[in-house]
Amino acid sequence: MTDSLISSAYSQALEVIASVEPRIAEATRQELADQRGSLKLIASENYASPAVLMTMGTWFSDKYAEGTVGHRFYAGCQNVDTVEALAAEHARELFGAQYAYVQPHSGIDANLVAFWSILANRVESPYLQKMQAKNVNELTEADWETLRHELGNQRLLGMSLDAGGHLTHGFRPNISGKMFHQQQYGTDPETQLLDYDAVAAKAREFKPLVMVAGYSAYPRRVNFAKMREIADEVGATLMVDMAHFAGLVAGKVFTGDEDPVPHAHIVTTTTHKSLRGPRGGMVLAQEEFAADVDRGCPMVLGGPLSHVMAAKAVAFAEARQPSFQAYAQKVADNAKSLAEGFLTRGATLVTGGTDNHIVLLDVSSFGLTGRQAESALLDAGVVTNRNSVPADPNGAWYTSGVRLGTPALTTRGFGHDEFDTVAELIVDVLINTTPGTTKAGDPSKASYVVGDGVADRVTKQSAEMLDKHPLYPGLVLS
Ligand code: DSN
Repeated sequence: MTDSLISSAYSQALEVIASVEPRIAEATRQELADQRGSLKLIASENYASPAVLMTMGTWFSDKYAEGTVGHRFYAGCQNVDTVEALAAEHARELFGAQYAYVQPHSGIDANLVAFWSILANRVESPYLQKMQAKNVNELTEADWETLRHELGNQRLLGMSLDAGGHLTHGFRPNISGKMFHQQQYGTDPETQLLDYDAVAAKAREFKPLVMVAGYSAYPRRVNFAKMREIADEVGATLMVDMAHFAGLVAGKVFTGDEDPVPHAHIVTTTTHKSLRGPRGGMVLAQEEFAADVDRGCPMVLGGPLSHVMAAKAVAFAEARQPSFQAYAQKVADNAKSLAEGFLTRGATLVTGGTDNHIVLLDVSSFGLTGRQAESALLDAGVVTNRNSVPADPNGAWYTSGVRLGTPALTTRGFGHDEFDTVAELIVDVLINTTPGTTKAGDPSKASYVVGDGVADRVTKQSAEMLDKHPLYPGLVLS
């Protein structure tokens, strides 16, 4: 697509929007300016291509299509069928999956779909069988009561949030931590790395129905073959949430034991992180789970977002190009450059480094909380998010870490030298930031003071790199 086509399409679209609600058009312009002008280091964010973005802005948004391809609860779904079938086909090919379900609206939704399909397949109950066979009228109120007890309080073992796991892997405030009897595995207290023997010991003792692997803040690769061995030994079903690293799987950076798809019974993901697609979710499953995964809508999902499924198809088609493999490799290489940049400047990294797309900086050595560091960096145009570190003394709100990721700036074309400079700029901000006090003069975990001129200096140095690697080059809004 030529630059002038993209420029005129977006300029005209913004004019149409402005004719109804100019403030939304203005906020949309401003968002582009802000994203262009800052160092986006949030590990879960990226920049989707104009083709992906444009696909989301169509009349597919107006169609209801509950059900599955060829089996809808609404008339007139022939074009949605085309879109959903194509997205699923691309997903199966891209990941070598037996089955792909592209309807989930987000990662949490995808995980709920996976939980349901595991319960439906793995809990043994004559009532469940009747329900699955749609003989629900044969179930009495007493049968339903028994079934609720049988489905409830099943056991789930997932990675703890402060070790890098995700909320939906059994963390108490999330529904997964309430609907399941849950236990969590952490990382080795010394190395901060996954200790597979400790995971196995916990699994043997706890005997979970569901074992969840995957992470949102663990800066290392996981051996999914080992996780499957553990799951098999204790009779658990292995679910892998690859939301963060789906792009590294699609781009063949994670292969063999590090590719979850051949090892897990069921894999969930979002599509907008390292995979660089539209905001949404997806489930990849072994064939035995397919029928229950397909019940995702209306079991736990509302009507599919057909415009987003269309954009998933476009994004997956992009990810099947050789250029995406080169991109994914650069994401991992750049994370190493970023980590090296920190280590050579004396900073502390959780696990001592990275071998995926995440760098988790422990900011306690700068005398700061994650909250203070995140805010000070934002003042200098560096967009990150605070994150717990293992056994974090500051808890999940203030935290002691800042999580950084390379997918977005790699899309812009940043390479080794730029990521080394990014580390230099971040260290510059953090060594020049001091904790503030509360109004009463007590030490604060939130307020902070950035040294004079530091934010301006860093913003200027960032701008040089950002100008060299423009976001959506050629997109000029009139
Ligand atoms: N919010 C996502 C992240 O930032 O990792 C995970 O849900």
